Amino acid sequence: MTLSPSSGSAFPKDFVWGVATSAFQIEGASDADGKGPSIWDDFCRTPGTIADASDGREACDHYHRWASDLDLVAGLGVDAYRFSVSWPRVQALGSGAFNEAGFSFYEELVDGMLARGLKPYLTLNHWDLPSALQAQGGWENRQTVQRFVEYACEVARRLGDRVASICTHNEPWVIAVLGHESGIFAPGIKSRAAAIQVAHHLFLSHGMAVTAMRSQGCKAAMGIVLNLSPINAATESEADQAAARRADGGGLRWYVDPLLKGEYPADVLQDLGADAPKVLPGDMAQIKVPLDFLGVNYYMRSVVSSGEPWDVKTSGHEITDMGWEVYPQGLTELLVRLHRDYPLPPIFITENGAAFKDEVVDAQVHDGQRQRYIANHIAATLDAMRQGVRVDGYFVWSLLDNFEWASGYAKRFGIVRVDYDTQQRTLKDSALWYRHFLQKPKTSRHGMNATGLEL
Ligand code: IFM
Repeated sequence: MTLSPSSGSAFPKDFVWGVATSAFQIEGASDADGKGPSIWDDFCRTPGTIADASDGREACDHYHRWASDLDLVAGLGVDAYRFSVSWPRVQALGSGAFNEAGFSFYEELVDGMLARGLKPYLTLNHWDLPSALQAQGGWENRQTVQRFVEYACEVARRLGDRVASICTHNEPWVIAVLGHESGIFAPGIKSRAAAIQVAHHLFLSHGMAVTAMRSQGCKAAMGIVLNLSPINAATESEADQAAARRADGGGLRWYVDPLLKGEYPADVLQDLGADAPKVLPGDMAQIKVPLDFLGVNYYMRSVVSSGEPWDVKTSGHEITDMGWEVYPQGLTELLVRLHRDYPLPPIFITENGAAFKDEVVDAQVHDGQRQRYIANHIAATLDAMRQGVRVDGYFVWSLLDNFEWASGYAKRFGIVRVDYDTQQRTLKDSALWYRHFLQKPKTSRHGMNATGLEL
């Protein structure tokens, strides 16, 4: 992870630098212009689900402020902006009629990016499933796969000629496990069997949508985004090692193997027993569609113990406001391991960032911890590239402070602060650092010292 100006080649010239957001977390305007409700609108109305009892009705009001937000993005000097389309904004019920006003919003947004020299990186599903589909079983229902393919094809038909990239799903693990097993995210279901079936339907809809969008002539790069962590055993004990192998099976191999190898890991299938998914003939071949990229969202490693859960405080490392260990070398480990174990397409780090308690002092936010977090993870990415991993881009999560799901607005991931009373945006020091870093000629971006900050 330690870099010095003399330590080899820098990022390739065409490496894509960006910032990322998602629709529900920033747009607001939750029932404007024909938008239908999503499972997150419903979930926020259920008492006790969101830490500060907030919701996405206004969020960052990006629906009305998109033009000045894109000015901010362009001002950072990034190459690309990763955003998501809200399915119920463009198709209120998730089937049937498409909503012209909803599509106009995204058409203007995409044209606005192009006008500012930004490459649009579009995500189709960042969790806000139309409520009408949930009423019919949501992702547990195999028919939702077909609905998603129709939605994806319509988005590709309208925007596919102008976006650089289309990602089908963001973080299937979160939708499956947090949404359907622990139930701490929408739609709040608590069943392991449901979670496993949901994961299968997400993979299947991914493969079928990519095939369908390509067959209608869409040339955008297509892939999927997974949240992945390297999984370390808490100790050398056989019990902890076995627990770590199981966690790696359920958390990483269950998600990567079907997409890149066209099969589920046999040990996980065996452990699942009666909860194993219903897989129809031909499903696995459809899932293993060739990918133009794999998006990796990395925040932390996972440390697994067979006994009491591992206490992050014993790590001696910095801990973010989410209670997540800061562990940049885990990103290098993860990328090198993926490269070793899988036939990989090019990788993009599609999300990386941290929540810290920011203070506004004289209209400035000195978020040195976030700045170091980002710099050290960029350095960790370069380390992996030097070990032979092909990484084509890096996106900071997130452009703006925003609605952090069950944590509400209290956790701030933005490199731009949002004052939720006034909707004023303020570039934090981390944004100023990123802008400065990106202003340097690309060939000198390896000039970072041991803490990952520029010399
Ligand atoms: O805010 C989320 C994002 O929506 C998905 N990836 C993780 C981020 C931080 O929790």
